[in-house]
Amino acid sequence: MKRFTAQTADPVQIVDELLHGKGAVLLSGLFTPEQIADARRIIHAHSATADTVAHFQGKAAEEGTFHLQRRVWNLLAKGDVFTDMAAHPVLMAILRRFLGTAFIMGSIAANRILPGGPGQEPHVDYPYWDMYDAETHPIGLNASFPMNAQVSILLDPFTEATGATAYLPGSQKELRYPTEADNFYGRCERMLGEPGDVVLFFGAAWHCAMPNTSEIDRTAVLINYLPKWVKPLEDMPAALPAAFMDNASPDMRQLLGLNYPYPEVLDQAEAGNAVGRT
Ligand SMILES: O=C(O)CCC(=O)C(=O)O
Repeated sequence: MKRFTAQTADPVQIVDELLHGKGAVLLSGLFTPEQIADARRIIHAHSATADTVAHFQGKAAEEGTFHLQRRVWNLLAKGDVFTDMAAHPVLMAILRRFLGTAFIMGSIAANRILPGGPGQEPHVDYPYWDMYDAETHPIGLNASFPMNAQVSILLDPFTEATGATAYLPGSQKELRYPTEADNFYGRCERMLGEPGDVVLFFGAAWHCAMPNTSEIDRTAVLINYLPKWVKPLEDMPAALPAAFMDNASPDMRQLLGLNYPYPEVLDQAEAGNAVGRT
């Protein structure tokens, strides 16, 4: 993966790499060690027991190890640090170029893989997790333009042993689920990094969490960003307290989809309080 810092993160170069290069880049220096420690502490407190197991995990369910992968949803409600992460200005500048200036956030959750956790099946996120059901999507759908961006903020060392995310460079150019014949595991590269590093990738690239064979946890904050017109995975406005909305910055209001009005009742005869449009 090409590496950038907060100072060298050029949106033009990075977007070109996401679309036409490997499909993933690594950014360092965006967050302080204190922010990373804070995020990790909150996520661990919210996933101390196995009732936060991830929903989407074929392999883990088969092996009976589902309790070793834990998901913590709706992170904006769980600590201010996650607001700072989601709306980091360096990420906002890159994502405005990639997904359009009015892009939104689809989800912000943690994925925690405990020692012994089996990882996931290779998959694509386009716009998120259900592309395996190809016939439910429009015929001819392709990845010629981005319909998502994935950000992983690493809270632990991402090594081969801890289960650093695997991905196949270049696979974002062909939108489909990998099959056995693609030999994903034989050809993949790993998203290796240190706590605080950020991996930004185009979710059309085949990828998955890998087994954690180490003795330490492997946790990342996973943020899904979308063009403004894609329905988000998490209903964040419904899950956040009113005070959060009242105090949200303009960037956070955009991320929560509050600037984009549709669907709307446009027939004033049907809705007394509808805003008239011409
Ligand atoms: O945590 C990881 O390494 C990747 C997670 C992922 O791809 C997903 O949950 O869709």
